Amino acid sequence: MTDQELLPQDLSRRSFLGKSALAGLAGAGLSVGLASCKKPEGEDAAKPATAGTAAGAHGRAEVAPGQLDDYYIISSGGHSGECRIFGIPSGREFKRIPVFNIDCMNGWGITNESKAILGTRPDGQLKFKTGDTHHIHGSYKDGTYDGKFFWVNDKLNARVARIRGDTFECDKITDIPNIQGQHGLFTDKRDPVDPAINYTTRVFAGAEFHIPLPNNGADVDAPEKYGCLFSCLDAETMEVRWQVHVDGNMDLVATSYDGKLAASNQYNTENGIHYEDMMSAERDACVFFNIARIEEAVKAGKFTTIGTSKVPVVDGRAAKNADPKTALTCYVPVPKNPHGVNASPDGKYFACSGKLSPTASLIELALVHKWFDGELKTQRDCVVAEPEIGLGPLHTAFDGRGNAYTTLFLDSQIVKWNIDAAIKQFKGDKTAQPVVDRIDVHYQPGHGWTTMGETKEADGKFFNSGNKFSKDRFLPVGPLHAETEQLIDISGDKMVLVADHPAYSEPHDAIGIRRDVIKTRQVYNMDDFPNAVKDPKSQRIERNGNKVTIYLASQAPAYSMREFKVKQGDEVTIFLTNHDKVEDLTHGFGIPMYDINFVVNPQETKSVTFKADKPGVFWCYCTHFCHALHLEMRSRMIVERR
Ligand code: CUK
Ligand code: CUA
Ligand code: CA
Repeated sequence: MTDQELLPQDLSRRSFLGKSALAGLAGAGLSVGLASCKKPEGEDAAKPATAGTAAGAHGRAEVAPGQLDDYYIISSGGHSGECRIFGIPSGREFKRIPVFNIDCMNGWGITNESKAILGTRPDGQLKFKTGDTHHIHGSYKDGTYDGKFFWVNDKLNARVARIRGDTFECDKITDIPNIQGQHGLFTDKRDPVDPAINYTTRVFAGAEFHIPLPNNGADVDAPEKYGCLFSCLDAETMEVRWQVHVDGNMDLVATSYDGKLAASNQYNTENGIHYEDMMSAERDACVFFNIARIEEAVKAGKFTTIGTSKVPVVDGRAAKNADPKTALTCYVPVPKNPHGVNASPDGKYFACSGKLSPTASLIELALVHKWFDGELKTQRDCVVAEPEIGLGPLHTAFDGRGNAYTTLFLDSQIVKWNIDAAIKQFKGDKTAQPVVDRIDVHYQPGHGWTTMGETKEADGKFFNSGNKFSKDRFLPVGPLHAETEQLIDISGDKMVLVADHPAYSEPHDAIGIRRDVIKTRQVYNMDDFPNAVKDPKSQRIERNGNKVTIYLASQAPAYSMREFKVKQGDEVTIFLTNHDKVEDLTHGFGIPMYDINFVVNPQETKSVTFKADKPGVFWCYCTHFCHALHLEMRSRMIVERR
């Protein structure tokens, strides 16, 4: 049976969605960029030969039982608010990392420690219970991952979180002032001034939505007073160091390997409020930030602050930065409503894709530096190639062999194009053919990434297409389907589809890291927890008025107290230290009817605080299977009537 016969409609579902998406845009009368798009040259010749190839037919995606994957995939989880870890090539999911969400397996958002990271209101409730993670990037050393930390954005509530690479747990979250829609995020790769600092010390965050500055109810009907800020966080302290006021918005962020520039694509240079306004200009921009100059300006006191925030804000708007020699920002014009921006592993280029133009723009880093030095006529002269690659280009990844791979959302394809050929074509060489291969993906890809592709160690082994619709690729599970992560072998001339992996909504971006880079710890260090119950004999109950603190230990298959008594109305805090030393010997602690549930890993201490408002007997039990007597692992909480 062919793909066609499996489909219920006459139309293949792929072309159905592609056409309706196009029609939607055309119907709004806004199809200029798309309708004027010609079929890219050589498309027929490069028809994918491998679409629909059965997973594992080449044996490349198979990881036999007992064997380990070659790569860690650290992925965002979209509006689930979490992050995830997968293995490649198997596609197996190893871990979900709660970050901006609440997780009742782990106790994230339930324990005092996680609440302190998430942030609480004066009444002790969580400030936010939701989040939207899109972009996760790691710490760098010498141009490649060092495996120490990962940072992820929260588009919903304007935050940046850090995840430790040794435990894969979130250890800090920072609220970013003066912005909304914290979308793009990238780490720096070296210091712009001190070359000895060849590792990550800054994290950059772009803001997508423009808002009144300050956003306090004034100026809501004065769009000209709205603004967007680019933020820099200290990678170590996670404090916001400075912000830059820009024209337009910011979407994705990328950084240069020389540490000197950060870039962000802008689809709304029009500062439009409605989407038709956001699509009105023929060109938007990729904005470059001159990090050293911005930090000099901050040092020299050339900044303002906004509202109650104390973060220094410098002015990066074009009108104030007309002189290249002092400019903090450089706005490189690119075709309308670009989406992704990605740095090539050789450190030379940034690719910024068209979305509403069938092109990808290639910007040369050296030329952006030249513009800042006053040696280039216009910002547009930084563009060295703009190949036509297909409909709806979003994100670009690299193989380290001079090729770029761009996702085509509307065409449901990945297009492989050669950077040198694209540059030659742009210079007028009519024989140059940038597009070298295409492959169908299923369906509507968003991000695509390659193994080690955002480092100098790009190895060109795998490309992963993160598809937004799976439709017929998996068993249907109701109106909402799994998404398809498709693994493509890019080691040869032709791309070969090797596996479909389902993903729960909704990973956006991910990074593929060689497994030797990641060094996780096996157990915690009890000394890292000031309230640890170090000796089970030191377990105790402390009362201070109606505040009761229980210091408890666990060791399979028992808690150190068989029972503990509190009085109705008490505010109870329980510290639980897990004394088991064996890797993975985690215990849980659930209190029925009190909405308490969390785990403690070996040698870890966690705590919860709640009001004992219901009298009676409550069997606190171990929720995490740990021992043959796991079910017997219980302690009685007796809440005495007042
Ligand atoms: S965005 Cu989601 S597919 Cu947030 Cu990186 Cu492009
Ligand atoms: Cu301890 Cu289950
Ligand atoms: Ca626009």
